Amino acid sequence: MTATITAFATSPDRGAGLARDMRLRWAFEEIGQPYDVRLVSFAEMKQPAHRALNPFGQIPTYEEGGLALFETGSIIMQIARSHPGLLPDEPNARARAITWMFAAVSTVEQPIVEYQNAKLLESNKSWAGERMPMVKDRIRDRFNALSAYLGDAEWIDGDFSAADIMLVHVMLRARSSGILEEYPNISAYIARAQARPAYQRAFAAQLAVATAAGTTQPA
Ligand code: GTB
Repeated sequence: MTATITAFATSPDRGAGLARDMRLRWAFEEIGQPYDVRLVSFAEMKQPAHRALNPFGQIPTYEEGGLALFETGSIIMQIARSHPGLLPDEPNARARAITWMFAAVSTVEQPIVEYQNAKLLESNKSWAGERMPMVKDRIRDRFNALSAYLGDAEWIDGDFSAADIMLVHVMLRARSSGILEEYPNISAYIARAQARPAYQRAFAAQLAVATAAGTTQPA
């Protein structure tokens, strides 16, 4: 049965690939599975029908057969459990990849979301200028560790896996901070991931939504 995900009808990033449905689209493309997309407006996301799928009124959600899920990490785990190709078969390698999926959302993403909130929601506060360097340094703290761990490796732990999908997409949202450029090996890792045909197809599909909605992608 084809899964259905939800995505922004009009994404705030205008198709730049930053909304989190990108993670699911990319995972489906990696394993060659078709998926349906139901676009929702901001108002619809807060209605009971959508909150029945995601109590927090957010996208993306995932429906397949009788199962409805939210949280990108959990959804990708479900996709990976149902189809080969996203997680290693060897138990220890699989456990490590899952660990990196958790690290992506709980350890790496947190300071990046904090940065975006500071930039988008708090820039008019009197203390914004004073706070921003601390917020950015918290991202650097994570990137220092990631950069050291990654070294010259192609992917975060062995072969490409769902861990790379999660990590790369999380880190992409730090691009506007300029911090990524401080880490050549992380930048190269992200570029490698973005060069994957599956990423390109997922990106094109998300951009097509913005194009159809009449919004344009920022430069
Ligand atoms: N932990 C959840 C998960 O991983 O699934 C987080 C889900 C989430 O934050 N969803 C966001 C959402 O629904 C969309 S992706 N927000 C609306 C709301 O909370 O009311 C976040 C996002 C928003 C905007 C941009 N952008 O403009 O670049 C990028 C990403």
